[in-house]
Amino acid sequence: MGFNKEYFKKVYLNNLCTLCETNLEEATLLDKYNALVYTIRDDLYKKWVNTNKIRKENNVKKVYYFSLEFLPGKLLDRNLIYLGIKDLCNEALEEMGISLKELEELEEDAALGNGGLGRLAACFLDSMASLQLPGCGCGIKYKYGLFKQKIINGYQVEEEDNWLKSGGLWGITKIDKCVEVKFGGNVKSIYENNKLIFKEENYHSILAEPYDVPVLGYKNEFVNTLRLWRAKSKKDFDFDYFSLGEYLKAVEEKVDIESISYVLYPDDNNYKNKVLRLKQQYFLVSASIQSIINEYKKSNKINSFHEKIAIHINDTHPTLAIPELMRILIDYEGLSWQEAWHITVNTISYTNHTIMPEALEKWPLHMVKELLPRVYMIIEEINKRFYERVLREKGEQKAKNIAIIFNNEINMAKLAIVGSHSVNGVAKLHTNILKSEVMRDFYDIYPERFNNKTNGITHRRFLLKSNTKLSNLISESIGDCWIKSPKELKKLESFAEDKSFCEKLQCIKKENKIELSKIIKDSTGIIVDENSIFDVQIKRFHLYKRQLLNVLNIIYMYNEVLQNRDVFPRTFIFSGKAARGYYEAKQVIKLINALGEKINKDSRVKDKIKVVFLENYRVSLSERIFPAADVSEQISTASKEASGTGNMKFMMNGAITLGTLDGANVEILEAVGKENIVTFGLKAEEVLNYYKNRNYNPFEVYNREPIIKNSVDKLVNGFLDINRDEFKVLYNELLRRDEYFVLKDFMEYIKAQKKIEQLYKNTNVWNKISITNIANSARFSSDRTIKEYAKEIWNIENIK
Ligand code: 26Q
Repeated sequence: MGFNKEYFKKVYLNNLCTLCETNLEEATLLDKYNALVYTIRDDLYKKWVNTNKIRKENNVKKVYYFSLEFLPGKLLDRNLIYLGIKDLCNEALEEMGISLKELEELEEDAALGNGGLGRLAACFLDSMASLQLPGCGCGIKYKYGLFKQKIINGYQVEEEDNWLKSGGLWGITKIDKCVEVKFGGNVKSIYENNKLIFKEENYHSILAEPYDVPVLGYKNEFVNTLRLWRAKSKKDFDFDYFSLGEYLKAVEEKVDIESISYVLYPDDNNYKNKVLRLKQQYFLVSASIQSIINEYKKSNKINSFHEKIAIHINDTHPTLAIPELMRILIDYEGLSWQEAWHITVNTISYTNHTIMPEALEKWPLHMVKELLPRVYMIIEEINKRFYERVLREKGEQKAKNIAIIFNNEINMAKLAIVGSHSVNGVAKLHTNILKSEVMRDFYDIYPERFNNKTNGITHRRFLLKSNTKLSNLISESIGDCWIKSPKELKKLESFAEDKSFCEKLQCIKKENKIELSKIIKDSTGIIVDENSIFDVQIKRFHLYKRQLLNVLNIIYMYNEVLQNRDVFPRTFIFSGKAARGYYEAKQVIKLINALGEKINKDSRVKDKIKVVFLENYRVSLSERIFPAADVSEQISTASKEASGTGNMKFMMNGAITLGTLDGANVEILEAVGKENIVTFGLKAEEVLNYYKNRNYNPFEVYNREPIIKNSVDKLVNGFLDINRDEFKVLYNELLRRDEYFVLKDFMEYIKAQKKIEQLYKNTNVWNKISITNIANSARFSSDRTIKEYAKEIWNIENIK
């Protein structure tokens, strides 16, 4: 637009009047926010139209990233930075008496995802746009995102997340691009011109309405699209019922249909066979594929579909893309099974994000058969053909192992492997476990399909945008090329012993800690010491992530303080949500709050230990926490955390990882060297062996080690001022089963925590480690990850 301040003000005031029907004196905060979005949108949309034009002219291959979850967070600040107009905008608003900060705070996080997997999808979109790779995210426009978490009396309480209340103005609804999605009915097979064809009958059809959100690259004029579908009834109400005065009945069907895109399922790493979830999956997949084909056919022939289109499925959740693409190619484009299969396999690629057995999707046959009869037939046929091939080539046992349909269930991971040309894990260790354990039989048949793509995060949001002070220091020291080429960060290594740089870094960390302390005080009333170690565990609550191990160590340290042993002051910070129905995880939240209550008010502890739980963890809150962290807790049971991505965000902000050799922690160790990370605990292989041999006995460990016994007993012996039965479930889990080896790893964890303390006490050493971590974080930028996907899986190139 060639913005200058005066022009900006003029457009802004005009928008306030013509689009918000108000003026500067009368405008509410929301009016001011909306007018700002409209003003920026002007410029953004022009770039968007232009990018689409260039893309069409070049007719280059494009990737569609299918995901049931996208977790972008806030967009205002990001878009201002990426457009390069933040300072100008800030000054212009200030001159009109408006605080940009206040408007940013008003904006709701877009939280259409649970955690890691959804945030990864958002980081990928960021990198694709910044690298000028033609890509499009396809998801669902949930009316309600991930619930908001309130802590009441120490317990998690869920509230609906009405994220669109701040306007949802970044995106645009394309009412004329609706497509039809069909559910139910039956399939008739008929011969037409000597060919067997299939006709769907008696189905219900609903509309899918696209809402397109622009995804701008960093200072490059390049804009991709995030397309979010909303379910819409063809009819708003039934006139007959309405006339009879039956108003509820009159809208019943509409409500039923629109419930498909009403709310995001709040479970992560846990599968439940809910028919509404299956509807969501098919709805996303069917709408997206239809719109891709409509667009594609305008200028291309169907036979070369896979040469121009790549479709990536984010975990198994959109696996129905495989039979759906087959359905359209065969039933509507008239291709043979072989032709359609060739195109489908070469179009689709799949990422696995978990080896947790309870997360593997297995849909009941009858459910799929009733809801999607034609898709069901195709899945049966895929299964039959693959089964027969393996039976012929490898014998009965192998054929049984690989059956997609078994026990009246459809195994979606198996379907995804068979129907795609690439299967990847999200960290080296995870991919190796897939190859050697979980998907061994498939690796045997299709070794060339398996590959690793270690996750990454966008350094532009999690460093440039969220840690302005550190970003400025980096740019002053090595120039600002690192923003576009994160590898440049390596140059920081030469500052690892530079006294003035170290002092500045330390100062910045302190300032960030002071800022976080304010947030802590406002949100919890707890006053923390900025000179203490900020020890942070922020992530979803899940037993395998072992927040409980952290808690047991705090209990141990508390005891140490009471015994007058030397302990360096620490602030333990937790944040994260538990799935609504996950009782044990919710009890861990309650436990942290109960422990905080006890320790924070105990005057004998003075300021040695503080325990803080920050409610309602979300992208925007995380952006305030990462820059202030000293210690990054990544303590999952080895083999369980596929990758983790928070670990990377901490590292990039100079925190030191305290972790197990799990997921991407292994590669962080590789990147920084063993002097610059603290690791402990069982190795993945040892864990897997315990599971195989069933020879772990937690009760024995508990009885052998008084320190362990002492800490664990405090869960139930009245130490916490709470009903003794409150944490019985957690206590029993630890003693009877301890599925996640909390007790087994406890003593080593205590030792690792002491090592952290030693390192922290030596400021020079600590600073050096911190700088080494930042300097080697480039390999965890999602730019690196996305370049690998583009080259090795999607075969797409950037647009110059
Ligand atoms: C499945 C079926 C029905 C309802 C919900 C689900 C569901 C939803 C979300 C299952 C799993 C998820 C999310 C999983 C997830 O976030 N996994 C994380 O992915 C990250 C990105 O790859 C990894 O870094 C983490 O290690 C992994 O836990």
